Amino acid sequence: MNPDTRTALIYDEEMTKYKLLWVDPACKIEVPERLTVSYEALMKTGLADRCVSVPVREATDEDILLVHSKEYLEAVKQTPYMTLEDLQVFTLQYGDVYFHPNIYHCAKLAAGATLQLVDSVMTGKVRNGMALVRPPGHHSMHSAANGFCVFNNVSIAAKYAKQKYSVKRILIMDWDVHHGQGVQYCFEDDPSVLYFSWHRYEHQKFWPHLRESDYDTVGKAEGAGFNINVPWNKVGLDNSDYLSVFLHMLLPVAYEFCPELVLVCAGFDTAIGDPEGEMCATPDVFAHLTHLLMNLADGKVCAVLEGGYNLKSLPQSVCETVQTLLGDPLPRPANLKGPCKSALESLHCVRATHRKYWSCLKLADDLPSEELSTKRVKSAEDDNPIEKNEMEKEAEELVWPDPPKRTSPNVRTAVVGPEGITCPEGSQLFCPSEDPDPNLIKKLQECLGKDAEDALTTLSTLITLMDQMEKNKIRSGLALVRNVSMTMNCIVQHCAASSFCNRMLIVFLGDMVVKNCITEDGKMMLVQFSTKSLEAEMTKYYIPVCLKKGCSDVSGLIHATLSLLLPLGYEFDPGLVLLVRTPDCGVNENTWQQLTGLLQGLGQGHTLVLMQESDQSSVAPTVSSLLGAPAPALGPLSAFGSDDIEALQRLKLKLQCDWKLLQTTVPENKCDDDG
Ligand code: Q9C
Ligand code: ZN
Repeated sequence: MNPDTRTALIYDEEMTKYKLLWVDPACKIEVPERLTVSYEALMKTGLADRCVSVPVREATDEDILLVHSKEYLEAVKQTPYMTLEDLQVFTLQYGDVYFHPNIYHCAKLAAGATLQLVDSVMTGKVRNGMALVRPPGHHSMHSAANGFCVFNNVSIAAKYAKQKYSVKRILIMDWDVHHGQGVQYCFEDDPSVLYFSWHRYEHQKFWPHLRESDYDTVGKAEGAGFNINVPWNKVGLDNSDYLSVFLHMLLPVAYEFCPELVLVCAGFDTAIGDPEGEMCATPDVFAHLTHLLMNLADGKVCAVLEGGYNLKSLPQSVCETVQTLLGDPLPRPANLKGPCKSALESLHCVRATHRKYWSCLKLADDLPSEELSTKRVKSAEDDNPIEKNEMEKEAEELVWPDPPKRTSPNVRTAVVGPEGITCPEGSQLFCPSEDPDPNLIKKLQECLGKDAEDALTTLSTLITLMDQMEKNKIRSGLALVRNVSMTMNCIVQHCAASSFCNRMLIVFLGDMVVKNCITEDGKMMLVQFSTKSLEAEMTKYYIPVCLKKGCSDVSGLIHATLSLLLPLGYEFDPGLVLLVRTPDCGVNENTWQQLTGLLQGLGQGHTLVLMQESDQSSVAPTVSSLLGAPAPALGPLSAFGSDDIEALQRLKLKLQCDWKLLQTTVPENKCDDDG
């Protein structure tokens, strides 16, 4: 099956057919062009053609009543017949929203489009998808329009999925720059819907100015812990800040929760150039945010447009999101220099607040609770020093580079193995077209010694394969070898000595002693998961992670992957990932697939997996992950060993000086090497 036929795109031009008919500075940014430029960009890049086009429908009264009151619905129903004056008066009872004779029709289509997306994904017609809609939804409430929103598209979709498909757990990730208070109110006492929102807050100075948008609003009754707010108290946040929150808060909690469906309130006012958000994240960050969600819920991810008002960064961000849903290689995550102080304060507060609800946060940055309350007092430096006036703001033309092109190599996954190996569907046997370079053979011989002549061919094939990956002719590879650690050693020695590969991340699962092959020149980083306590051996580029029960510990391995391996990987930014699995490491197959899937976000998906010949039965699942299939869900995760949590926490603390993306709290004292 063509993997390209598995992403739905839902759009209808009709939703561009309403606009602001009077003067209202608060609403003038919500224009029909938001949708047209987004769709045109998808057409121009050829992305739209690669998606399954699913028609919109009107949401029914029954659908809308899943979230809204009868009175409110009946009131909105009257708007198509109102005069301009009536519409203006009607609008006045709500905040920051406008009505138009055609908006009721569009609002039904926006909610209906979202339901069509959920139907397409839940019935398996597609794997995932995006709905481009207007009006947006996440601010609208039970009985009120608000913030450009009429019906709460995503909330209606969540209720609908629960009712129609008996979905037990839904994650709503709201990456719009505003707080989706409508979604929060809708599910605040419902533990089956985990609502996660980050938003510009500035200690309540930013719209919608709600006390309950702060990190200490966690949900009510049964739903306590299932509402997670990350307030941003500064503007200008960037990719590092967003990724930090994903890796240290959203994903650990999401994996523990184990959603059966992921809905994204995909607002792109969090992108650079947006007049509302005033943030600095570049459009390619949405490729990573999307990718990091795609191994949850068996890949069932539904992205629904919310905000986004810069007509350049909005379509770019939409394209990055859709291209990722389609499975194209991720752009290299450029210059992640760690989160800023204000973002760290927010991250710290939200982690500490939620540690009583989520076992993955149990030891989150141990701090006395009084210290938390002091964080609520705002410091003078939180205020923007000078308020710029509108003219000055508009004069400042923000520019940023076009997102990098994301080209898929012709070969997706190449397999190297013993004679007669059968390649799973979608992968292909790797046959080097040329004989290996005699110099290479000579060098490898030195490394291997006399007794391993037959390993020589495999090894030279592997090095050719890696070379092809570096030239972006092949995306990923899987090699079955006689001896994984020896093969890894030779590859590493070869790479250290040659000009090959700008940087390589090696992820090693197993107890073998492997440190000695690592150079400290920054060309490679090795992260080892083992049962041994090797902490004393740790360096900047050799990171041993001890799991008492080894890699069979699902919670431990996932948690260490999310909060240690991925932050290190993102900051290190390798050109290639070498993923090595020793035969006795004990990793469970689904966890292995999660690890393989998550690592595809690094090095443009250039992952080479090394496995022992005897691990034949793992070939199919590994190839499937390398081909971009979502990893099977792991089930809600149990608490993991407190010894392990402590060891991990210690490791992170030690490494934070060198690797800023590991920080989860404002460092107390500056690191020695900070100058
Ligand atoms: N400076 C969405 O992004 N406030 N809604 C505008 C003008 C309202 C945003 C104030 C912002 C509503 C879906
Ligand atoms: Zn917004």
